[in-house]
Amino acid sequence: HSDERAADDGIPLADLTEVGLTGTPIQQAMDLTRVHGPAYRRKYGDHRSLFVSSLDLVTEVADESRFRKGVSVVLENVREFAGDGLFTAYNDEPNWAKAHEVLMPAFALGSMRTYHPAMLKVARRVMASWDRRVADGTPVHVAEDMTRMTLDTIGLAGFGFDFESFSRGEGAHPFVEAMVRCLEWSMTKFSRDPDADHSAADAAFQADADYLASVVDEVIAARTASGESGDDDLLGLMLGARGGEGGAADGPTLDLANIRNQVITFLIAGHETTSGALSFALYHLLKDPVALRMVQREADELWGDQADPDPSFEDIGRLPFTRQVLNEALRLWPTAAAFSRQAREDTLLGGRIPVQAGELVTVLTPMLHRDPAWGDNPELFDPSRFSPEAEAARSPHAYKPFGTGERACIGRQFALHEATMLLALLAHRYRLIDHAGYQLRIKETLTLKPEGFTLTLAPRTPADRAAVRTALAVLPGSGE
Ligand code: FDE
Repeated sequence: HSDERAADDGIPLADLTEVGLTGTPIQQAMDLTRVHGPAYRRKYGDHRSLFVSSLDLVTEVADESRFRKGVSVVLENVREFAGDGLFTAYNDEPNWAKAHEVLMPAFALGSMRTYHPAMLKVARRVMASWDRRVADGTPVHVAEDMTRMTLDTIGLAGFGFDFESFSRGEGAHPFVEAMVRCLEWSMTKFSRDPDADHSAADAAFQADADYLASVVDEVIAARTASGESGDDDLLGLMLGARGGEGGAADGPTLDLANIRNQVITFLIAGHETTSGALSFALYHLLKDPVALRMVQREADELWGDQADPDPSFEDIGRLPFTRQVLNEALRLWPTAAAFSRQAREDTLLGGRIPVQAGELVTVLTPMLHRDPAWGDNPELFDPSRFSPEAEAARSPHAYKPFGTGERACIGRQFALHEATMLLALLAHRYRLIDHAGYQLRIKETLTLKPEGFTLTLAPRTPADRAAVRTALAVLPGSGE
């Protein structure tokens, strides 16, 4: 009997059946790790799962010969609206391998050159909007604006579709609102009261899921009507690989239902996580003036006192410290904060934890990122952890914000190019002012975001840029 096994094998068991799950399950799991250590089983009613977060155990579950991606209960629920899209597909579903082959080239580093202009166009929308905040002295709502920007970016760069999120006043695009409700439904479905009536919530979910599909159909119809192939964006590649009627392809073919699932998947995966990463990076820069100055100096070196810089594709590779800031923000708050691994055979983890064939193991990334391998002060924001020397000295398994193995994030370069450019442009243009003494609170909607995070802005001036140069010249190791 599995209960006894958990007790017998000496692995800590956290039974949450009575206390329940909170609305912030990742933070709850982090607290449980602090109590029980880096391997424990969590029990909630009939549902149980093994959580791991130490470097040695994660190194084992990252071994593709012993484990592969697992589709967790939560991802099973996401399948209700993202179907067999890349993120939620089972490993042996043929559509995964087909879509992976069709879409891989679109995510190679070189392809970012194709998306750069769309990314820059949307970055300029952020700045136009923030300039208005400067003029009227009102605070910016950081996570909300980052979400507008990442949605517009994936829409334009991936599908040639403009969500125009910055010209809709206060609210988010209804697509975002419906998507967030779908994600919340997926996150909480397995922990809801089995005796209560959930038919209203389920009907509301279905309406939202239908709405998401209708937006995507609009995106696809807009492309088909335009008569343009858009060869090298995501939609162009997928439509070019369409099987059956109207499709001509030598390689793998995708059917329209799968293309729809992929578009929903990319709209979701491509913007929630990236917008959270940017929001956490801005939060840490706001609280760490030295790191902010170093980002500013890096941008100043590229763009000087230009009022409206025009970053080239190559410029983004010349912002290594800005990239380190993003990496470090994703260390402390990996916005896709957990992923599941499935045992291929019966096995013993760490030589002591029995895991059966087919069983899922959840990697709790934020706690892996606080493993002793990160030194004595893992809570400290310190971008120098990602200097090339420090990275070379560390196990690659200590850092997994993009998951692991064959099913790791396909959008990594996309997200980093987009986010590095925006962060550098914002740091070049504005001083960030902590007008409300913001205290970090984290909202969970499957992904993590700072909640209620606002700041005010002042324009940077040539005098300010000169002051940054002078201030950094006296810092040890500042490279001056
Ligand atoms: C994926 C992913 C992952 C893994 C998951 C699992 O394992 O389950 C992770 C962890 C991630 N992803 C993360 C992230 C972060 C960030 C910032 C991002 N991400 C971003 C992005 C963008 C885009 C476009 C994307 N992303 C996408 C994606 C996809 C499609 C996927 C699936 C893949 C396969 O094939 O499976 C992912 N992503 Fe990410």
